Amino acid sequence: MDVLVINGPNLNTLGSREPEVYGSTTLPEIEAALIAQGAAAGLSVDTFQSNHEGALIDRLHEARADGTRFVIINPGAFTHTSIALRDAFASVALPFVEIHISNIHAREEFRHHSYLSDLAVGVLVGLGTDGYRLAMDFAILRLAGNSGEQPALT
Ligand code: CA2
Repeated sequence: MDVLVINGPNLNTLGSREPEVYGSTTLPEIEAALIAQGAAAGLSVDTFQSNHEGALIDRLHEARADGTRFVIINPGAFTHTSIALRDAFASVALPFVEIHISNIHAREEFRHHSYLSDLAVGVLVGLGTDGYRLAMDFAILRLAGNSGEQPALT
């Protein structure tokens, strides 16, 4: 797999509740669009969702061995709680983008901190489910040999 897309707890219910916060697109729709987007760029994409912290960590460990080159993750609420998930990212040393559908900085204080962000290549927050597509755009640029970095503005 070139790109692994991971979604954490409760994101399997996307599209069914709180559409004002999370939109009305379902996770299977998002995953299908990302697989098609990757395929159009010649990349293979795998998707994984779990409500269980250990399962997310196990999948990440597998990624180290299965040829995964880039990870896109919405860790859900584990963003704000999971030192174990942070340690897993540190140990597999795969580049990743962290994405949040909502703007976690405009919400409750406890959502402002992420245990992952400082390890991430970058973070996309508050762009709705479009954030997934934008993260995949970046992964495609990155895997095509372009770092995705823009030239400095002068
Ligand atoms: O904004 C995001 O993407 C979040 O990662 C979503 C998590 C939340 O705990 C983070 O702070 C921010 C929650 C996912 C809950 O998913 C739902 C899906 C449908 C309806 C309600 C919740």
